[in-house]
Amino acid sequence: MILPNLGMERRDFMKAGAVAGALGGLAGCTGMLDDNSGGQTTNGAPNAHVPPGELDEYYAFLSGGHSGDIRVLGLPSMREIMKIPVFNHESARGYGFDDKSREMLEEAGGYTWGDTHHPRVSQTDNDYDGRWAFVNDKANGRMARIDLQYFETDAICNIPNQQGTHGACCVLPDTKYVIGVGEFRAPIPNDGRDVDDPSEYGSVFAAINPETMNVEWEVLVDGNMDNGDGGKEGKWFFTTGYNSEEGVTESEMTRSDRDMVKAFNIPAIEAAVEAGNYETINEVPVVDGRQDSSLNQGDDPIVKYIPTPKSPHGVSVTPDNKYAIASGKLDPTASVIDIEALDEVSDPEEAIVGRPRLGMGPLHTAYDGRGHAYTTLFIDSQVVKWDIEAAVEAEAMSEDPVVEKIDVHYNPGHLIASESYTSDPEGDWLISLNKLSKDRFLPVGPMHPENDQLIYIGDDENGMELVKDKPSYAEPHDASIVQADKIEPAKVYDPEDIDLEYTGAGDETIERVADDRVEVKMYSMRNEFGFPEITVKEGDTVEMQVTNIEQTSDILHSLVIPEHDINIKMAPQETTKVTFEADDPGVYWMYCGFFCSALHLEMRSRLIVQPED
Ligand code: K7E
Ligand code: CUA
Repeated sequence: MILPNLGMERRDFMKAGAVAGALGGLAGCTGMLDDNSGGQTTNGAPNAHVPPGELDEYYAFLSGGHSGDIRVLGLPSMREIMKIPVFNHESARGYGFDDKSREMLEEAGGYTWGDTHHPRVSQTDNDYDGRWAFVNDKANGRMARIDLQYFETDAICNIPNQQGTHGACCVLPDTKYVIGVGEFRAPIPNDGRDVDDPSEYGSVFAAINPETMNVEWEVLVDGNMDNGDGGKEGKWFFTTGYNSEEGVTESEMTRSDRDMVKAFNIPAIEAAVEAGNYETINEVPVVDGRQDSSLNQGDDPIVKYIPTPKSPHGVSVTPDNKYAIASGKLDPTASVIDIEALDEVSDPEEAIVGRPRLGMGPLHTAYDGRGHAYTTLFIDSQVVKWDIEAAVEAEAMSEDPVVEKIDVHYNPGHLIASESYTSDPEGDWLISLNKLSKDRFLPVGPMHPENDQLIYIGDDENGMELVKDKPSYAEPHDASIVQADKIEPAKVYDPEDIDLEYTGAGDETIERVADDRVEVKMYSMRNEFGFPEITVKEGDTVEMQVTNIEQTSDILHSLVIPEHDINIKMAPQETTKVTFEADDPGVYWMYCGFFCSALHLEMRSRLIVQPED
């Protein structure tokens, strides 16, 4: 690119960058490899091909949308490594089949599915600590916690007073709370009151304790909320929103040109709860954060309402905690909110210090740690790279802060850059999660895959480069990208972490604990279960507990019981339990579902259910 001469204005420099960037973008689209580059692409992107047997540099945790799960990808290869069932049922893991996960899902409402959108990994001191991931259920108002030692869902909170939990994010720097941002307005409590009076509906902001997964308090607000992101210093938390009109039809919801970003003052809310300024609804303290609430009248309101155009969708805080950036969705701009100024201004609108014109349908923004923001343009099918400080310096509606745009295929929702949600993003890779793939993959019928595209953003001089397409089953929304060495997955289970008694070889028991109840404790190993046969009576309740006594990593067994809808998995050193009714007399071949050895097919045992008489 042409280097800017020293006399150039910043704005001219940005323009020069935009031209070079546009060319870079073109080069990227061709995907050409420079023969002399030693595996480098034309833009200096490191080779994203991870050779067989080699490991990726990053974990990417993608939400599965209405599939209800989390997908784990390696980056930069984009290889899908694992799925973690969360709100769905998943037989390979026995999730929703063994007693523990079945009871957890039952207690969380008993739904068979959920809509995961925002996977966020816990942080300590504004950096990923590898402990947990959290994800919302947009459909049923829940928040789940995933243990990143075992890569499994270990808690689900059914959030009272919240129908549809959309935004999900942690209060930083140390994950004090996980926030569930309520979307739909409904009567609170939703017990039949006010059904015909939408003006009485409300939505709440819920603070969940990450250790206990209990809701500590909620804040009732005006209007609909949408997405959320926390400041990095534990004070402000931002939500976007639409429907400040408080309508119930589309035309009512889009009547006004403005909506509200809400800035929640976490310490002020905690003080209100401490002082007893709340009403307990469905066992949760609910603080009134509506605009006319007395708690919002003084110098230290608990919620500041910041008018922004029009139905802002994504919001994310910059790595340096200076700004919260909300994307306009139905407006071509983003609003740059100065977080420090929020404390000082009396009119919250004065805290908006930048409004760059980015393009059509700006949805979500990520960061590279070098002062750039990257925003998806849903309607334009592009990712736009722009300079944050240039946007603060420029006039409102100026396009000058735009550095470069790159086409994506097609209609991106979220995008996420490596470690973008921490205070120290890596600034190398970015994934654009595109809603449509149209003709980019072999046709598979009227339902198409989505398209997750990997873009290299590490070269400011030559611009962004599209590196890879990955078809994706519907439908990833958001993701978190974490350096691989920040996560330490277990190789085998530690029996101490499991509530059930470990049953070694020789310790297996079958015990009739009541007239109609049998308890089985047995082990599994290559190529047998602890008992070659188990006999019970018709009508018995059977508690079947199985320990996988293998020490070798990767050797899984499962216990499948035909015609009883049972498939429980046992990873090495794991003990799993299932309780079922043996209602129908007969012989049922219980077998192992994982191909664990050459004698895997012989790894089975008979469940004999004797007829009553
Ligand atoms: Cu934009 Cu649920 Cu984050 Cu989808 S939300 S895209
Ligand atoms: Cu164990 Cu197959």
